[in-house]
Amino acid sequence: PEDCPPTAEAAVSKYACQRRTTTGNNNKIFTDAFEVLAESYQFNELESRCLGFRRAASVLKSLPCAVQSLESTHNLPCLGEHAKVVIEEILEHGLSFEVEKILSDERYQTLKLFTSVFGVGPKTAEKWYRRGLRSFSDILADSSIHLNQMQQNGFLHYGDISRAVSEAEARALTSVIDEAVHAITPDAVLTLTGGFRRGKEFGHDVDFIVTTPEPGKEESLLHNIINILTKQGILLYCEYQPSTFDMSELPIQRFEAMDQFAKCFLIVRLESSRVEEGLHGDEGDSRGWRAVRVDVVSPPLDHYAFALLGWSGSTMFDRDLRRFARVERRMLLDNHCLYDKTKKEFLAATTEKDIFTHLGLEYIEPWQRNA
Ligand code: DCP
Ligand code: MG
Repeated sequence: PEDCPPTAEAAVSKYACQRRTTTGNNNKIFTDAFEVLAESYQFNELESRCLGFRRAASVLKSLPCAVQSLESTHNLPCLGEHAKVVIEEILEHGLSFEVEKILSDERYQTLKLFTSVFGVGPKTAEKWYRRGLRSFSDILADSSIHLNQMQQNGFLHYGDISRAVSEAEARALTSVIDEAVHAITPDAVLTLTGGFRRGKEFGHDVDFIVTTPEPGKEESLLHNIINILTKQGILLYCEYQPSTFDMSELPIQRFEAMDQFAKCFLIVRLESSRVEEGLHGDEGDSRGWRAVRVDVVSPPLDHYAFALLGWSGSTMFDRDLRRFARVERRMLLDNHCLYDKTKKEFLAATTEKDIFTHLGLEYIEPWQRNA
């Protein structure tokens, strides 16, 4: 690939929501290294350094060509001195010694292993590490450790859910959920969201948004879906979170937190016979099924566009949409709504395009949001 001409780089925005980032990452060798550094900082609770490397990775992902010299990164935003040292090391040696050191570090390896379990976050992983636990068998053999339902199921289905979900599997699951939804209400709307909506070939789970034009029915819709999957005998695990959404709350109380719509975190049994190209990996195929992590969120129809934009990601794209809204437009954006602080009013939207228009941003297609 050609080296990036400096003139093109001058146009790169510091906001991910003003960049078009497809799944074709030309700078994987650098962004993989940055992501290791970011994760390591996260494990050490150095959040701003973590974010710095995530931003740096996001900028390189948007470039139309591979970085081949340090000079060509000159006009790029979000690349600090440290990131440049790493780039230089990789350009010269093909790898970063700092990153290699992290990858072979016992603490990093252990926290990475523990957080790969569904229901185990960095805090729990750290607690277990400090107790001297280093492997899954250490955890399962320690009688003083209480695993919650989610973690128990995380261990139970670990082999399956730690394996990537393919696009064919995501399509098969879409038809499974779609059949359930339409058995309940023919006018319900189901959308595949998350990484698969952005055109990713593989994901760690499958994300859906479902809603219905009948006001107030979206929550019972989710209950009904859960009941149908249970009757079919394919619901292996379900954590249901009821809606806590209240439009009368001041907008400021809602921003930053996770959204308040009714949602469920599931583990679903996917039959091989439903997947056109077979199951991803051979293990599942010989058994005839595999377990898949599925998330379903159910917002009321008038908040659907905001929820869709939030759940489509990427995380960095969303983060920068909110930051852009706040800093450049004096507006507050989250998964529920958009609030104009100057006009002191909520701005309605029925499509994602409406939201971009309110923000005065060019529309970015879902497959260009892999920031
Ligand atoms: N999201 C959210 N609120 C949550 C969980 C997720 O707004 N409680 C958003 C952030 C993500 C998107 O939804 O951009 C989907 O979350 P995932 O963790 O599934 O991320 P992806 O689908 O982008 O990646 P993967 O391929 O790993 O599933
Ligand atoms: Mg996902």
